[in-house]
Amino acid sequence: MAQSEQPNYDEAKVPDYQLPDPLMLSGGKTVKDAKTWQQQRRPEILRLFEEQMYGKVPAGTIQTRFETTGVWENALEGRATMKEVTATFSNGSSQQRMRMLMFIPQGHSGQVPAFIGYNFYGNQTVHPDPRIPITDQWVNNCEACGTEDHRATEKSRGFRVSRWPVERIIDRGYALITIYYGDIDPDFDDQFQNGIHPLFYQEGQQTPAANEWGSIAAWAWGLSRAMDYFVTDPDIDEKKVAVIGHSRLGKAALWAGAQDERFAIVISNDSGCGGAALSRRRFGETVKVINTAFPHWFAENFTQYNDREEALPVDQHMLLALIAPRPVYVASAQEDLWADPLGEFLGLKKAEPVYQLLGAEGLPVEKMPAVNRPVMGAAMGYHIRTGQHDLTAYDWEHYLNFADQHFFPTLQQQPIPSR
Ligand code: GTR
Repeated sequence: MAQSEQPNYDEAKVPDYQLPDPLMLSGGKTVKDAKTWQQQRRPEILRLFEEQMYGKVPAGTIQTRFETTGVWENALEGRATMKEVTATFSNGSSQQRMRMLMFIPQGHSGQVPAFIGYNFYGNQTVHPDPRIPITDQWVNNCEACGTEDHRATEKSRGFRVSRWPVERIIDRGYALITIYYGDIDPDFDDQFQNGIHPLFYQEGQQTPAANEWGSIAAWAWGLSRAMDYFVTDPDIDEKKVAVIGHSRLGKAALWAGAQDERFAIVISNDSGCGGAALSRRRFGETVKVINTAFPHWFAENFTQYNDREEALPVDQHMLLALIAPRPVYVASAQEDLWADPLGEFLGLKKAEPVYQLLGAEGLPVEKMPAVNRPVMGAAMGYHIRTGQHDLTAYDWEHYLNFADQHFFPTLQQQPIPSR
């Protein structure tokens, strides 16, 4: 059996590897100043990720219309207003709709900072409020949430509350916006016949070209369209938006945050392979394994690196470096070896030279911290918690603290429970 078919969980079997230098231009020169980074190296790295990994968004004109499709006062026992804003994307002949569910602190003054993140099974799963519209899109079958033939049912209301501590987020002064990721592209391999991709096809085109977007890039694109909307929303401070994602949606959040500098903070929760974890370590999930199990996630070009991680012109520390100098937080879970916690930590750590070049702080530790010992500098945060692959209240608590440093700096002096 080929080595790559058995996941490796043995640190001693991690191959020797050499990471590409985020600060070396393709011509071999070293980047020594912020301007060269911003004008030359950053665009170079972005192109490499686009061409070789996530795929680029094709040129094409899409009309986007935003419409408020629901407003519900007195949610969360009067602490929040819920609002649904629907984005309709159209190429003239076909349309695709993305429904953003917004929780906004009720009676707030001025604009509020916000978290935005996709959910896996529909907006109705994040909170039991019966007014939240149930998604009518294709969803992954899930027995526990009563899905019937890929359609969500009433049973799924509040199914994922454990991942979305909405009350806590609101009480800390943030808005929360969530979107069902299947609104942009249903998560199964159909050669890109549904979802947003076909709206961009040229005449006669059937599937994206080898260097064009897979599903992760499409989900990232959707996050940027949500940001387009925030700029126009009087409740949201668009300069203070943190993008967050768990697992495959963490990969999408990172790629969105890397490309779109309007996201002020980027948070990766257990994003693993193709997210924060270094591919060259081949620990847990590998490039070949992910491309085989999820052939629609990346650009076709990425399959060239199956079992050839060392040939990649990038590695995931460079994805994190693209976020610099904006704050970034990476989190892992102890039992989530599939996502390679140490690889996620190193992905962050190895992005430091770019942060430092831009005058931002790196991570204030050299070695991976112990479990449940978060480390936070001004621009980088990391923790590994006990437990499994999941997004938990513990994770959120640290994301809120990290975001507070930037969005509510004057609160830093006060003990958190008083808020
Ligand atoms: C796994 C996949 C991971 C991760 C995860 C998830 O099956 O191998 O890369 O994305 O799914 O999204 O929960």
